[in-house]
Amino acid sequence: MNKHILKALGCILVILLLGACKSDPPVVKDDDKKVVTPTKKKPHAKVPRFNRDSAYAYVEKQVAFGPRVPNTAAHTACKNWLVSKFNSFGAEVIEDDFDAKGYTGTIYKATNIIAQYNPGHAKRILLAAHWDTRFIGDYDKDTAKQKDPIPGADDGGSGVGVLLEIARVLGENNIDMGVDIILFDVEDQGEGKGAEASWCLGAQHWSKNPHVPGYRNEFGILLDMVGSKGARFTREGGSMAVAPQVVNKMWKLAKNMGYGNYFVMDQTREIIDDHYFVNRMSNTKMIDIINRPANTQTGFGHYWHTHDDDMDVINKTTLRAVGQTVLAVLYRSSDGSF
Ligand code: AHN
Ligand code: ZN
Repeated sequence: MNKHILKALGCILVILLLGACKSDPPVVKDDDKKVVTPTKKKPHAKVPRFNRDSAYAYVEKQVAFGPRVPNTAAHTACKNWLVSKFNSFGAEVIEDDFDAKGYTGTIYKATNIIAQYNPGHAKRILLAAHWDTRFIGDYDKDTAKQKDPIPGADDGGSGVGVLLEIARVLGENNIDMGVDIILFDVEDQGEGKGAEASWCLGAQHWSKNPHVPGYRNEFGILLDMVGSKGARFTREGGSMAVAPQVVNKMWKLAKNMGYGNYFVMDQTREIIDDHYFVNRMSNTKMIDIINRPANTQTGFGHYWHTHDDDMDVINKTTLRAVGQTVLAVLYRSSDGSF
């Protein structure tokens, strides 16, 4: 073959290759096409991102006020800050002031803080935590410190921190549903091994006096001690008694999101917490996300009701596992896919 013919063949090859690049995509035959059925379902809502640094900062801020024991200056200062945060996140806020009598005879000047999103919407979910902290560290190893109030970073602070971050997200990402966030007061001033009714006075007050007459919702979720490293959220007996489907769906969702190490399927006995009274005294069915470690004396964290319940206990990854799961429950409920 002479070099002219070779050159010509080379040119043809280049042209063919270039042509192949520009050619139309293969025609799809009719019988290859997928059958697409038109769907009238509500489109899936995007689940916004929960910022764990933000939640952590909200816990830190509360702890910085000092113990949030009712009838103290720190309690009042923290209340004003909480209300201002909810307002800045676009919620409709109610401060429900009431007097509550503690088991010691003390009259507490107490306030439940209620932050409402889309107050006119008939379909609602309620989220709750307690914002007060315990007036004594009665489980502290150091007997000299058992009469002093505790920092309450996890017990009180963590649930509120997660709910504040959820409020911030709700303010920035419209949701087609109503959401109510209640911060109960005077949860933690009860008598150790004493009368059940000495606990959760704010939840008892709200159950008897809901912020809206005839108030209704789909269900409620209580967050209590949701911030410690390696927390174990079991399926708690009281929650399983009133709303087993909600618990099972939520725990399954958490597992699918990668949080199965936190949301475990083990079942534990019912505990006295805000949901206990809400479930008995109101028509809300409330579940409890609460840390139940497997191997402690009390059944709660080793730091529980001691002076060790400080920022060292708080873990950002745990805060996010809870906050991101609750956000998924909310936005999926709004489009009917929870
Ligand atoms: C019991 O003492 C069994 N429950 C109290 C509920 C509680 C206290 N949650 C946080 N602090
Ligand atoms: Zn407590």
